[in-house]
Amino acid sequence: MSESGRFITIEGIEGAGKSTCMQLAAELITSHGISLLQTREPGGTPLGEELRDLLLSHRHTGMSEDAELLLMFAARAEHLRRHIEPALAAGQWVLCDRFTDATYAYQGAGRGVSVDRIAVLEQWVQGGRRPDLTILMDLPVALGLERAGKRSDPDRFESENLAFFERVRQGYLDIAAHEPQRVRIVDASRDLAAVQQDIRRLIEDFMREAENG
Ligand code: T5A
Repeated sequence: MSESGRFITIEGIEGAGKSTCMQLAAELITSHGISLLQTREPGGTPLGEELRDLLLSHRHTGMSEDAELLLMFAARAEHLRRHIEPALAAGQWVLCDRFTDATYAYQGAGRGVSVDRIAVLEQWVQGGRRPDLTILMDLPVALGLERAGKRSDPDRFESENLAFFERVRQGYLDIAAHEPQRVRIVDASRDLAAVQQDIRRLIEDFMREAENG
């Protein structure tokens, strides 16, 4: 297929079904003989996974918004340098569970950090690197939290209130409204079969476009 890799991200609030649908997307991509790096944020490297642990655990409840933002980008810087950029340069595709849209949604819309401040770090850490395709799995906050809550004890983010997640969800929808070509919305409130049908169509269309140019 193509000589340069493609960068695909999956986004959405808690319990949207990102992890579940990552598997399907990965199977579709690799079934076409494409070499794939499947990864996640925050995390993806040994340092990033340690930072993830700090960010998600309750050990630092009440950490400042700036510290949270900088830790997200510290993990991202390591992830890009060590894994994402080398993979893309080698022609591999990268499928990442969350990326910088999550920062705009959670730290920006959720916590109230200014977009300008996030944009400075985005430019610093990523240069021009942006995802080629982002699948935004959208569903009502209450349903997402209900699904997520069935699995495990809430982490530091999952312990936020409904109003926080409403802002996060709206933050994601605003990004999609500004970048409809890159960010494709999937209605994740439906049953898994219907959701996966949409994921399949989006990934297959994207692979076809990549093949043609
Ligand atoms: N964060 C991250 C930031 O604040 N800023 C950033 O820049 C970044 C990168 C990471 C946290 O970090 C924050 C956001 C997050 O709070 P995470 O574990 O990556 O945490 O994200 P979570 O959203 O917490 O992951 P979840 O596992 O909770 O959500 P998923 O992956 O969306 O959901 P999934 O696939 O595990 O599904 C949840 C449950 O629902 C079922 C599944 O079987 C599972 O039990 N399910 C469905 N049930 C019915 N119908 C469907 N269609 C279903 N789809 C899934």
